Order: sequence, then structure tokens, then C-alpha cells
Amino acid sequence: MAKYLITGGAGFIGSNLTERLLNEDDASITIVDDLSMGDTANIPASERVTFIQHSITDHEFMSQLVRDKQFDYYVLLAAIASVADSVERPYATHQVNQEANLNIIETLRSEKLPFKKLFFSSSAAVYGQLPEMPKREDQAVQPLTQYAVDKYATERAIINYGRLYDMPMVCARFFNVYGPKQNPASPYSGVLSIMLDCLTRGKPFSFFGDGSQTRDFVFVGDVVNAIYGLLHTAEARNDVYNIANGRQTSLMSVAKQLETLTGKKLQASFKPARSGDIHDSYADASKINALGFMTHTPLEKGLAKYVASV
Ligand code: UD2
Repeated sequence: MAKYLITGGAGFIGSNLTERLLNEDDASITIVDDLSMGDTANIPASERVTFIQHSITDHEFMSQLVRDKQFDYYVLLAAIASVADSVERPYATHQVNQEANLNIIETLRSEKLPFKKLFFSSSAAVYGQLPEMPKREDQAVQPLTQYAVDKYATERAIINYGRLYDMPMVCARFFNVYGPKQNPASPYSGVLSIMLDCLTRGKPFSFFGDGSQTRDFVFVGDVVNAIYGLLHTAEARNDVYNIANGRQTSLMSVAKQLETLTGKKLQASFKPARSGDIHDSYADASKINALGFMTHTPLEKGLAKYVASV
């Protein structure tokens, strides 16, 4: 049995990954999640899944769990997942997005615990507002918020641990992930989840800015395939990969596509842009594509699946 630890496993991406792993006969999955954004309803019912409600910021608790269980695979997804939220709560962001992850890798290092691969979810936010597009992993970074600083610092720490202590580590920079199980409840939720919720419930939606900002929207099914591939590909080691669709789409144009799919009209208003927001973002996905497992669900197909799921 391959033993997986997924931090943030009750959340949007973690619960989709859990579902994906259950398709593999030999996976047993332990989820640690404080349910700040996640929901136990997301977690598939299976005797191969163990759920622990706890914060990853409890270092002693997490170290003990790692020592006791000695997982084969570590998937570090738990995070304060919003740039705007990190601007409101910089120190809490640091504790969750950096310190808690450092504690896990330091436990593995200092106690020389064996494992097969550790995956950390970094973010496109590390690229900041630099004008080069599409974003490639070897381009300069510009972390403009505490969120981006912590994601970048943790990514580097993980790659350095891998190199210095010969530990099998891999990081990915997620672009804008969307799809089933995305939680629209917080003002900091992913924009497509908020937009779809507003459309289906007839609630007003605010564009922060004029809607011309662009993002690289990547379907969650492609993201979990990518995480699985990175965990199980030996050459993907001590390195970082963009996880993206490789397409640039404006918020306004994705709003039009959702209106067509739902047959409803968005009640939209326009507010000032959010502090720390970047205007444009899209990725060059050729580095992960070269590994041979990345899938790219076209936006219109992914949106249709998402709409059908709510
Ligand atoms: C996403 C990720 C973040 C980080 C970042 C990297 C989410 C939730 N966040 O942040 O974790 O990886 O990418 O660049 O996926 N917007 C509106 N109205 C709303 C909500 C949002 O106009 O009600 C705008 C928002 O100002 C931004 C765009 O939509 O320009 C996307 O916002 P987001 O919060 O979905 O994602 P982003 O790109 O800030």
C-alpha cells in the first residue's frame, strides 16, 4: 500500500486529488485539514481515507504524525490560498504557507525518514508584474505580496533541501485552477467559483477593475493528473514546474462563456482593482509537457464540466 499524506486534502484541489488517488488500488490517504476553506463533504467515503481535523501550524502534532506514519508521498497543499487574503493577514499567511511546511521537511531531514516524493504547491504569484509573457520557470520572479514571498521561499527551501540533503522533492507553480468542488463561499475564493455562484443564484457580481485582466485558467482534473505525474516521475526532482493550460483569457471573456453555458446574465458592477492584484498572467507549460503526462482540457470543455457539477 502506498501511503499518502495530503495537507489541505478537504479543500478544492486536495479532495479532487484524493478522488484521483482512490482510482489507484494501492493508495491509502491521510488528510490533515483545519477546514478553514475545506469541507468534509468533499472527501470521498472510503476505508482507504483517514481524515484528521487539525492545523498544520501545530508543529509538534505534524512532526509526530510524520514520524509515526512514515508516509511514502507528501502532498503539501494546505495554504491560505488567496493573494488578497494574505494582504489582510500577512503573519498568519507566513505561519501557514511557509513555517508549517518547513517544519514538515525539517522533520523528514533531521530524523532521516525515508520517503518516495514530496510535492509542494507554489504559485504563479511568484512571477509578479514583470512584463515577460508567457511565464517560464527560469524567468526572474517578483514576489509582490506576503503570499508570493512565502510561496517562493518555501519552493526554494524545498528544492534546496532536495539538493543539499538528497531528498526527493518537487514543486509546481499553479496558475488559476477551477472546477468541481471549488468553494465560492469566501470573498477570496477563485473568481470563477464566485462568478458561477452569482450566475446560478442570481446574485450580483463585482469585477475588481474593468474585467480586462487576464489569467491562465487550468481545469482541476488536469492539475491532479499533473500532481500525480510529478509524484511518480523520477526525473521530476528538485525542480519547479508551471501547472497551467498555457492560454491567456480575460475575465470578461470567461464571464461571457459562463453566461452562454448557464443561459443566464451576470448582474455585474465594477469596483477598484484589489491591492496586490496582478493584471496579466499566463504560462509557458512546455517544461511539464515534456514529461509526457500533462493533460490540457480546453477552457470551454472544463467550464461545461464545472457548470454541470453545481
Ligand atoms: C490566484 C490564486 C492564488 C495565486 C494567484 C497567482 C485563487 C483563488 N487564487 O489568484 O492562490 O496562486 O492566482 O497569481 O485561485 N476578481 C473579481 N471579482 C471577484 C473575485 C476576483 O474581479 O469577485 C478578480 C481578481 O481581482 C483578479 C481575478 O479576478 O484580478 C482573479 O482573482 P482570483 O482571486 O480568482 O485569483 P488570483 O489570480 O488573484
